[in-house]
Amino acid sequence: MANPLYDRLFGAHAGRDTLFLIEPDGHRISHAAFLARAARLANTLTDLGLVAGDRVAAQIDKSADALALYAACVQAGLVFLPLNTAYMPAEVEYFVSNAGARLLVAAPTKAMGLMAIAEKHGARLETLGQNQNGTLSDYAAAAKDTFATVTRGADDLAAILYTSGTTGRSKGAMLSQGNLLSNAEVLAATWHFTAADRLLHALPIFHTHGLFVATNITLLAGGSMILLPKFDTDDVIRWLPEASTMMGVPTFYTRLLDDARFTHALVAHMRLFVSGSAPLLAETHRAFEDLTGHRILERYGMTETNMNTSNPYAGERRPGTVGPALPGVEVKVCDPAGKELPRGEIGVLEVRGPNVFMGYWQMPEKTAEELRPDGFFITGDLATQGADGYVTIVGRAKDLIISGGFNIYPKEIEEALDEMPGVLESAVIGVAHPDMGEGVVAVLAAMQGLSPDLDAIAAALADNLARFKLPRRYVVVDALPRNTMGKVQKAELRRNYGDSFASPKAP
Ligand code: MLC
Ligand code: AMP
Repeated sequence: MANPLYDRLFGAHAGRDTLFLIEPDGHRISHAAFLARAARLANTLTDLGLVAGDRVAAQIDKSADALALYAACVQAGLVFLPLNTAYMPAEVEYFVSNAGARLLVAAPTKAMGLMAIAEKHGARLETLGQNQNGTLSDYAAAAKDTFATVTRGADDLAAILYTSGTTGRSKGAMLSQGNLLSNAEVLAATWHFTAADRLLHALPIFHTHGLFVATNITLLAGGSMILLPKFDTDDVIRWLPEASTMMGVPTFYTRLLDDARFTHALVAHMRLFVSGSAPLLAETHRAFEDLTGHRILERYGMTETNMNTSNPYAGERRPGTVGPALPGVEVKVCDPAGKELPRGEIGVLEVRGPNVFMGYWQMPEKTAEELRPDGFFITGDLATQGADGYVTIVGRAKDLIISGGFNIYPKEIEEALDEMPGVLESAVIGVAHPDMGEGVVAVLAAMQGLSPDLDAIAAALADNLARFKLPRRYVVVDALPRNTMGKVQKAELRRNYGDSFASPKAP
């Protein structure tokens, strides 16, 4: 095959007038029309001088054209590097420079703020808006709507997704064509996706969940998607009657359950609801089934590995578990040395399979820390596995907060806080949040005789960090609790401040 990922996801639909996308205003785009848009963009990208293997960073709003840019990169052999739209310019700068991006595609409204960054790092800056506007769209309008697909192999790099580290800077997870395609194939088969499916797509498309799980599977099956710009309860309730499947983070499901318009009748026709990216509480699973009769199918994955385990489509979807390993994927619960523990014991989950990434972009030492020579990836998630293979995620060995499905690395926030006037040191923790699953609390130890100005600190943090990372609560203490080794006792802090967001309307 010339370009396996393009050929299977996109090229297979050449000439088909079948429906691919429904936009929020009801506008419909066929597979063939979508491929023509992608080809125009692929011509544009190569006309700009980009060649196979070049990195294309994109911080753009969700739209049909944003997906077409992804398709264009695959078709032209370029490496797609999607970025969270919430990132501030200082955060974007790191990704552009670390990846050596040759092109940065920005939303038209954000271009001004990114111009200096692109220039500094030798990247070209172009724009792409949600309504076929922006410089790339302008060039594409004049480009040919066919493109000679660039030859690529299963081991060639298709995308880099940055994932923050518990220490140091973010790492670019290198995903090959084979990583993405093998996972899409397994998931489409496991979840019985067909051309008849219409997925209600309310996830962001800069992460594995919205881009590779939801979109790749739909493309592979030849189905269609209702492409909403973001999760908005009103819009989702309005569009559910048109859909057959939906994928979401647990916050989607708790928000729907909280709305009186979300009823059994509204979703009686639905085929499947999938949850992932963060733990779905067993009580949410049960409440959802009680109300709708649907058993949410929970699966587990990560940026580096795509999806690893899934509750079965036909068998028991067990609340509080993420199901057994997907076909072709091996999972084992291990001690820190990588020795498999007896079933039922808690350890770190390790995974191996065609889904597991190629390593971190230009960080061989980080790759070696997490990817064992025999191919097992150390996830950093604490889990148990039952005799029947079902995996339960019980916690995290890594210091990570997952808020509404976005990962927040405490270290990054602590480093910023430690620089603030009056702050001696800090500890950032995640505690239960009724809407986001976990919410961010910053515990500050003040310098002797000083009391940190919390408003000024919050404002200073907001200059450089995406808003979803910002602490929603601050606590000032005399000293952080430490064990005899001098290590900060985050478990104790989580116990002490665990009810910080206990009120139902916590912001
Ligand atoms: C938005 N905000 C968040 C937030 N999302 N704060 C904490 N955590 C989040 N996840 C903040 C904004 O900064 C803003 O703050 C305020 O909330 C309102 O912003 P909004 O855009 O209106 O928020 P909302 O639409 O309510 O978004 C919440 C959400 C969204 C849960 C719908 O975050 C979302 O779609 N999450 C999905 C993430 C996802 O796809 N993860 C997959 C990762 S892949 P302020 O201060 O400005 O008011 C992965 C692998 C796998 O993990 O297994 O899938
Ligand atoms: P990311 O690095 O953004 O891909 O996030 C991956 C992390 O999300 C995993 O390592 C888990 O900690 C978490 N995660 C994903 N799916 C689930 C799930 N179903 N249950 C619990 N945690 C999950």
